[in-house]
Amino acid sequence: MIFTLPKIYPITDVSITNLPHIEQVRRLMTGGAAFIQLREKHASPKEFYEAAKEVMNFTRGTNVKIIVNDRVDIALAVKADGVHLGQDDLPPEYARKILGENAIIGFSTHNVAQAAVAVKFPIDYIAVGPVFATKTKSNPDPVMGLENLKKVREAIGDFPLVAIGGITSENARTVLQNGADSLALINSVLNPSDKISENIGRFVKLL
Ligand code: TZP
Ligand code: MG
Repeated sequence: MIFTLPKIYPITDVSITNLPHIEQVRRLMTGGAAFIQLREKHASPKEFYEAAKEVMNFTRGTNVKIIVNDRVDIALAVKADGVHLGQDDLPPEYARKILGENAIIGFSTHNVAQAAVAVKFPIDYIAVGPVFATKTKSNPDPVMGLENLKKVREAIGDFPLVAIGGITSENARTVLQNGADSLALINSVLNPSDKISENIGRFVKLL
């Protein structure tokens, strides 16, 4: 199955918003988001599990899909729609065995070589970045720029591709024109946190 990615892929972040994941998801949904990743780099596994469970209880019966960052165990436990894995997480092959064929599995890459390898994995989309400079991720890989995004697109054919890192409403169209199917967004939609719905709404209108 070729999976169709929504153009906008917001990701939650408690350190930016000071809001629980559930509240970020509510505001993102109000603004029109339909595909949301829960990203949690500080809480304990139990806390992340509880936050993810709360989100799944809220989104059940809606068409909103929830992807859990890093944690295959938590994605399985809360029956999330999928998981997003990095280069150092459980390899996608094993995530697929655990979560089954219907799970959405995404995989992060940071250069053309990693992306070219990733198309052979049992995954539904590749993420690539940081495309631009970002303050959101600690120890980010080197900035790739639009040229390398374009090269990734050339290397992977029509494989679903998410661009991440420093994407704003000003550069969004250009990123799509350079090969991305979808834009992963953190700071530009979560900050300021009292404007999350308006921020995401701006991208929905634009794209
Ligand atoms: N991976 C590469 S860049 C990044 C991640 C998780 C952070 C992107 O955040 P922002 O705020 O959209 O630049
Ligand atoms: Mg990760």
